[in-house]
Amino acid sequence: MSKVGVIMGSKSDLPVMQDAIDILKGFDIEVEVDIVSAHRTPDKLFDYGKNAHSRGIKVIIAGAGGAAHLPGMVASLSPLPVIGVPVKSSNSIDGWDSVLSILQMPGGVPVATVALNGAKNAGILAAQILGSSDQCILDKIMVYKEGLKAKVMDSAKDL
Ligand code: RP5
Repeated sequence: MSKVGVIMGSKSDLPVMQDAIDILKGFDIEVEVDIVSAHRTPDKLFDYGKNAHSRGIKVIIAGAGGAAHLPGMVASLSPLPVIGVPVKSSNSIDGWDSVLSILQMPGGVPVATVALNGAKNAGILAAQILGSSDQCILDKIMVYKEGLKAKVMDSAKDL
């Protein structure tokens, strides 16, 4: 079974990153969650980036705040697609530091960056990546999208 790896720089990122975990579990996708700090556990980061693909992980979602090196560093070490979640953490200057350090990767090492605190979209994007080669996941994404549409149509009825 395909797995998504969700990592974050600190446990303090979990309230944001939980949205990715929840939406993936809603699609019945297996999630492996860990805390890996680029600054405080560089050896663990190295080990994670080098070995995630051999554990069956197909996509990595990495969230961090402030000077957020985790997504870019894991992307430099892993052959897997990496989705970056900028987190508006307590040490962040309004979130911009985290957004820019995750978004502005140099050519050659992509990190697909979602919105500030946009972990839910990171989870959906990871599911869509898996769904491009897994019909069962693709079907669930189509149902999810129908649900989004139905919600808007229903809300328009109440006007
Ligand atoms: C980053 O620093 C983490 O990703 C977190 O967003 C931020 C603050 O970490 P803590 O001081 O709460 O552990 O590395």
